[in-house]
Order: sequence, then C-alpha cells, then structure tokens
Amino acid sequence: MPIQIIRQDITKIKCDAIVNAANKYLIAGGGVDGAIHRAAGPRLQAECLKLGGCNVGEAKATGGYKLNCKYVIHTVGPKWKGGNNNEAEKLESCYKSSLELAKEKGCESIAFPLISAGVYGYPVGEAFEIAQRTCADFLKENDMTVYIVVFNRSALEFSSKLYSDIREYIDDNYVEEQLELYPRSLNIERSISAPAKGFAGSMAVMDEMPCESASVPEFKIRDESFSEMLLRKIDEKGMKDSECYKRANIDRKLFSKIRSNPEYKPSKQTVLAFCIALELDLDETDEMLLKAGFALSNSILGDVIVEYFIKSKNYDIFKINEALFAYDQKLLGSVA
Ligand code: AR6
Repeated sequence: MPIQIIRQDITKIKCDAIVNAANKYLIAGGGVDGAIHRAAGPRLQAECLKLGGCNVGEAKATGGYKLNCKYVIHTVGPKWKGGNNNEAEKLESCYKSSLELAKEKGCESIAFPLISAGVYGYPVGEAFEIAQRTCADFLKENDMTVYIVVFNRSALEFSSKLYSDIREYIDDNYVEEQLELYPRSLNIERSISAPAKGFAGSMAVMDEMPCESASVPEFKIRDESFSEMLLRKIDEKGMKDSECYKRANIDRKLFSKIRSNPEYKPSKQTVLAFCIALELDLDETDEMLLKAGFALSNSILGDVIVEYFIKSKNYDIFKINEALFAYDQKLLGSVA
C-alpha cells in the first residue's frame, strides 16, 4: 500500500490509528498533542495516565475516543540538539515502533504528523525525509495505508541544493501560458508508430477508469496497450511486479486491475509513477505516456518537475512527491 502525503488537521482524518507526537509523561501538551487531546476528549488523558509514560523512540497505544480512529498511538520524538545526539535514529525508531504497534493491533491505515518537527525543533525537511523513508521501508514487507500529514506546507524547507536546481530548471523550462497546441514530446514519427488513444484528452488529468469496451474488433491490428507495455517493461527490467508497484507508490489492488485488463485507462499520475519505478528515460517516458493518451507539457508545472527528476536520473518517487507537494502539484502514484 502506498504512502500518501496530505495537508490537513490530523484530528480530522478517518483511519485506524492516528499517531500523536507526545512527551515522555504522556501529559497533554501543545502542538498536535494538544489538538489530539482536545478533539478526543478528557478520557484520552485518563487512559494515558495509566500507561506510566513513554521513552523517546517508543510507542504506546490508547483508544481513539471522540476521534475518527480506533487507536491513538503516542510516540515521543527526540528534541533536536544539533544532529549529533542520535536524533535521526531516535526519530526513525518513533516511526518503526508506531508502525509495528499499529500492525500488532491489526490496523490497515495510520496517519503520522511530522514527529519532532514542531516544539522539539527538528529541521522540517529532514524530519519529512525520515518519515517517508522509514514508512517506505516498512511498506516493503507490510501492507498498510500510511498518511504523512504535513500541517503547514510552508514549513518545509526548500533551501537545499536540490530545490535550487529544481527552481532553476523550472525558470528555464516552465511556460506559464500554452504557446502551442502540441506538447513538448509530440513528434510526427512517433505519433504514426504509436498513435495516442484520444489524444485530445492528453492535457487533462483523467481519473482512473476502466475502459468502456474491453473487446477489440477482430479485423483491427491492435497496438500494444499501456497495460501490455507496462508488463513487458517490468519483465525486461527483471523486476518483480510487487517491486515495481511499490517503487511506483501504487496500490496493489490498482496494479491487479491494470494487470488483468489490457485496455485499462490509467491516470497520467499513475503512468508517470510507473515510468519512475521502471527508471525510464525521457523518450521511453514519452512513449509510455502516449500509450495512455498523455504527454508531458512544459506548461504544466508538475510535468516540468517530473521531467527535471527524469533528466537528472533521480528516480526516488518520495523525493519527487515531496517536490510536487512543495509546488502544490498532483502527486504520483496512488494518492488521496
Ligand atoms: N495536525 C497535523 N499536524 C499538526 C497539527 C495538527 N492539528 N498541529 C501541529 N502539527 P509538535 P513535537 C504539526 O510541536 O515537535 C507538545 O507540547 C506541526 O506543524 O506538535 O514532536 C508535546 O506534548 C509539526 O510539524 O510536536 C511535546 O511536549 C508537527 O505537527 C512536544 O510538543 C509536530 O509538532 C512535542 O514536540
């Protein structure tokens, strides 16, 4: 199951477990802790007091009371002391312990705030990275829907070299107004050898939907479909299906649908997620997009950002989604 990055008040999320960035006494404090206690009601504090506190990096569970969740998992993040006091290991341990506890309780979904990234002073960008990596590692072996809740988008720090490079690439390549009808990638040769289905829809972001008709008239010579191309590329790369859809941040159920329906019509974000998982270069990406009736456009900011990552051979879907999130663009893979 995929990771979903969302911007919302965590107390409004409906899922099996909500994680609280608590203190070691498990006494309601400020930040997300205060918000969770206020929304859950006083019985949450009463149960917390029976738990005898919690160590940094560990996790303990209580009921969800008035919240839209079965459990609140309380974990205590490290205080930031400059980075040389095992802060990263301790923060990783918060995510691991919370995920293991959620698994033990039979949870299928869990929502995390950015632990330690508020009062405890952890640099937000680094905290976000640890959250994503640790959850992604857990999901390699486990099935769970994980929401990472970034309350305040502007809190993310985009001062790193990566972000200045992205900004530069956007400045050079992003065209705010659509100057021409055709997207960057379209060339006549390719459109003859691999005609796009319903090209008119290529600039629109389509939702996942099964194809209206799965049967193909016998007299037509049919091109390889998106689904067939995807399966072929997975084989060619010597990947397992599960490796591919996990790297694409795609839900297993969605992958099965695509696999079992050769005429499946994916969304543009789904196609791009697979292109990233398969580490396709820009030409191959264009080809795969075209199979599903899409193309990259330099007037869509999200496309320019994805293009930057492909050109830089940086196929880390979580980094890409972090950048897309920062620029308020649709994320790749199965998203909320
Ligand atoms: N929903 C989602 N995220 C939120 C919400 C919310 N309603 N409110 C804040 N955040 P913090 P910490 C984000 O300070 O750094 C408490 O007093 C916030 O923007 O809540 O681990 C405890 O009792 C930030 O990104 O937790 C401890 O004493 C993130 O949640 C101490 O703070 C975590 O910020 C724990 O500090």
